[in-house]
Amino acid sequence: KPLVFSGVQPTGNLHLGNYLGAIRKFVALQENNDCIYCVVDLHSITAQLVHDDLPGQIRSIAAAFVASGIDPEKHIVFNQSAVPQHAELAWIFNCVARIGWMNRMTQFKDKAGKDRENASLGLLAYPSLMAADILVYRATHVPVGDDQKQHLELTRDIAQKFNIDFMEHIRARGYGVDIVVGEEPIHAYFPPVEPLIGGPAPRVMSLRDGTKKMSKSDPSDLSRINLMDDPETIAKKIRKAKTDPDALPSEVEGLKGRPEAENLVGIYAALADRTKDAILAEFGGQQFSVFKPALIDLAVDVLAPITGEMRRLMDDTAHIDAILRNGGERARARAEKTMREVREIIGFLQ
Ligand code: AQP
Repeated sequence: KPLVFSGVQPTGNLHLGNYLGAIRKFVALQENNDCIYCVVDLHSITAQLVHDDLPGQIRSIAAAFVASGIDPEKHIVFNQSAVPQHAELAWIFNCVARIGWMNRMTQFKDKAGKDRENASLGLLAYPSLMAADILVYRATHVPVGDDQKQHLELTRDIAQKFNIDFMEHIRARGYGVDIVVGEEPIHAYFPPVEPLIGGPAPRVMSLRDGTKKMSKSDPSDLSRINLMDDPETIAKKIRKAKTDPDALPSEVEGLKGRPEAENLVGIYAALADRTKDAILAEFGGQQFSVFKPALIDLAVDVLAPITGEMRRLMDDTAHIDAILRNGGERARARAEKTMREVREIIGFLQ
């Protein structure tokens, strides 16, 4: 079975972008894949070092995974810091990756802002740790939102450089397989990673500005729908969502240049598991005064059961902690197998 890996940071409230871009895909992938889903707590200290309630944040992401339908017995749910092999491989990847590669990352530029010299070294090295998260399991498929595409390309570059630089060692130790990457045949230890990004809302945008992504760190709570919002709050946020004065078009082409309309139609389509074309065939020619109430009903129908289950799970911290502990043990065993081989390939004595 293909191996799927993905992670979510325990930084603030999960929102609809995290759900549609990531968690919902995690759920769907369980049937035909072997899945590892991680609360990436080591990543959460890159932009902000000190958190008021990191244990609570970690538990809330794990609760969201389980409440959304992830089965932690058939698959693995754990927190990153419980498996130190992630950080060990990230160090090795820091020595594989080039500083120029990291400097080009748009997420680093966005999050570091103007005062780049004062950003943490961890924020710059973030994509190295992300590559290690995936490759320490030699996972091949990674469901993420569109904002993570560049990081996954970098993951492929890191794997490729490791494979090429250590090719003779990999062969000599009897590891790896012959593959073709692009045009080039190589003997690879780490597989090329495939991002799983598609769907009608690969990047959910802010409800206040259709050109900015919906984000946990946006100061306006009206810009996002949080998974913990109650139905009245969801309704208020959708009613207040920015739109334009025109009716909805009957074809996707007509959404060009209308980012807010495109975003709301994409959200509807993703929540309904239909295409944008199908949604516009139904609502084309209608005003937002008709579309928004339908979107409110749908969003509440999909999210309310998850919110309820999340609240229930978060009251039972012993249960969540047991899930994470058990997942951590299983993840550690797999990650250590890779690290033994990687240490041997590099030439570290162990
Ligand atoms: N707006 C979005 N649309 C689609 N997917 C999204 N994701 C995040 N925002 C959107 C996806 O959610 C997963 C987990 O994200 P994360 O918690 O690791 O980090 P993030 O991207 O930093 O989340 P935020 O909300 O955007 O936080 P801030 O404000 O701190 O930057 C990932 O798969 C991501 O693609």
